[in-house]
Amino acid sequence: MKFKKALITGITGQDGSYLAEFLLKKKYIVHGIKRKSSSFNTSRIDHIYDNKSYKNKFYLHYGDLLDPNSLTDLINKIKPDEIYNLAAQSHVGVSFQLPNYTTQVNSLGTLNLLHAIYDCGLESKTKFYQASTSELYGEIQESRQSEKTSFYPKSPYATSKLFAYWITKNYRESYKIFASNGILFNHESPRRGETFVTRKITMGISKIIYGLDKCLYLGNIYSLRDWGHARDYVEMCWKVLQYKKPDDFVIATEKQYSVKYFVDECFKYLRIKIKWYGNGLKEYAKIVSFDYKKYPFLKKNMIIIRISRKYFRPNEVNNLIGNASKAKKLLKWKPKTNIYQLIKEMMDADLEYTRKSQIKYKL
Ligand code: NAP
Ligand code: G4F
Repeated sequence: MKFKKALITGITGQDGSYLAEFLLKKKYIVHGIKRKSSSFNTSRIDHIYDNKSYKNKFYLHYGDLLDPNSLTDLINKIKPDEIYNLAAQSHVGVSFQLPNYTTQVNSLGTLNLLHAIYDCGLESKTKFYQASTSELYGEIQESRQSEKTSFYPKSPYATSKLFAYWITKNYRESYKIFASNGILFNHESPRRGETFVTRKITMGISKIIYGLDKCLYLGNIYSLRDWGHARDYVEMCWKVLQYKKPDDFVIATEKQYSVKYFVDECFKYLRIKIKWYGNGLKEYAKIVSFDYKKYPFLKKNMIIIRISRKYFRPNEVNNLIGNASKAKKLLKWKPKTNIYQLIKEMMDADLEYTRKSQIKYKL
């Protein structure tokens, strides 16, 4: 039996790790590109690497989206059936401080990959998935954003992804490469990077509960997002490439909540009662009541959330909610995880992680 070969860029990231697991379960041979870093960057995929049943099925290679030679060499050697381009400087806030770097990685990096397929003469063999984003909609032009909604990017990140979106379409039309965009709305998990807001909240609360921190500082808590689970969304990346023709698809839960609601629901799940006071930069939340035995490090009236100017962006995307009708109809998309299940999974994982690190810290 001939197994399909997939090449994943960004395999060390949140989505890359879930996609690798998903494709291995589907009997793919999975190759991943990891970049050189001065410290270990494989914690999300070490369990796959160490799994004996994936011997000769899972390979890691050094490479970088900014090094076209590394991409051409790898693609030529592997001749993958499918490439998933998940690598990116993916933090919107950081992109304002690193606009040039973000553009090089996200825009030129995507071009480098597409052109490597062309250079290797694999236009009719290798399918290409581009990790496009709801950030493209930015200043929204329609109340629910679909594949037909006009884009209005509001950050260097979103603008760099706009180039990547279009160059993917250009290579599809010019060279007949099966190249598709998944326009994914926010998706989270216990593997989410710790500087993205949901994980920052679940980690921050966990640290306070175990006495390792006192207060969590956030930015615009009135921002609205459509949050799904990364595990569900990587299945859709795969489905996008299994569709009968290359195309672009919005993947979203079609439900929207504020950052403040996410915070409130985390505390509700933990049965800790909090109350909000003030407004603007002076808004804060205090602990009202909780189980003293369960949470010995907490104190009544302790200020647990504050707002900091530091976490506001020069230009904010206030409001995103997807219209995923096309994916629902053509790809049979149905979100599996709601926000309450997501919060439970993330809170449980971070409480456990923090409990273990607290024990280590005490030793
Ligand atoms: P992530 O956790 O930040 O992972 C990004 C990955 O890209 C990491 O593996 C990172 O490597 C790698 N990378 C960064 N620069 C690179 C370079 N120059 N060359 C090679 N690899 C590089 O992101 P994610 O949440 O999994 O998202 C995956 C993709 O989907 C990204 O393109 C993101 O922009 C897009 N997206 C994400 C969401 C979301 O809500 N998560 C929504 C829409 C679109 P290191 O581990 O070494 O840093
Ligand atoms: O979690 P975030 O940093 O995600 P953001 O900016 O929506 O971007 C993520 O989703 C995109 C899809 O739409 C991806 F393309 C992108 O790669 C990334 O994965 O922020 C969410 C919201 C923002 O409005 C932000 O201003 O939360 C607000 N926020 C409030 N306080 C904060 C904070 N964000 C962060 N990171 N940290 C805060 O303290």
